[in-house]
Amino acid sequence: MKNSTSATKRGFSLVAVVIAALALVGCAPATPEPVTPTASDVWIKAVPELMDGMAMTGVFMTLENPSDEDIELVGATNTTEGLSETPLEIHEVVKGDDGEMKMQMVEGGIVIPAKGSVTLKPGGYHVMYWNLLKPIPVGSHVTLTLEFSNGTTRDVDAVARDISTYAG
Ligand SMILES: [Cu+2]
Repeated sequence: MKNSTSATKRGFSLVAVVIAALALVGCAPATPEPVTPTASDVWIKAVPELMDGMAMTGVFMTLENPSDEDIELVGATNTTEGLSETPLEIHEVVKGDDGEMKMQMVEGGIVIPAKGSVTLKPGGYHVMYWNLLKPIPVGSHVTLTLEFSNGTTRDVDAVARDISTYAG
């Protein structure tokens, strides 16, 4: 009986210490630093010359998420001077009701599964450039910043490839 009473007291004092610790960090449990997904094999479909209605292209890559929770690619910003003033969009290619393939924004972003990866590739997920102001020759480089659902960002460099050389 005496033992259980002192155990209960110890329990209460432990609770008091935990509450005091929470108060010090603003009443929120400490959260680990958010993880930034990695990007590899980043490339952009080359646009050798601007033609009417064709001033657009897509960026492709493989994103890996080493963390224990899913992370979404929710946005991207062009950082290449003079390339485009139009905000980039996160797209997917889907079959429409009419059976035609079409592009659309990805609701909620592209999921990079926990401890997994996702590949953006032609005919599937891509980062969309609209209204290009200058061509993107094969072999040239484009820079952009990826934005993730956990608030992290990653700067990437995409090399321009001819779509016909894409082997995937
Ligand atoms: Cu698109």
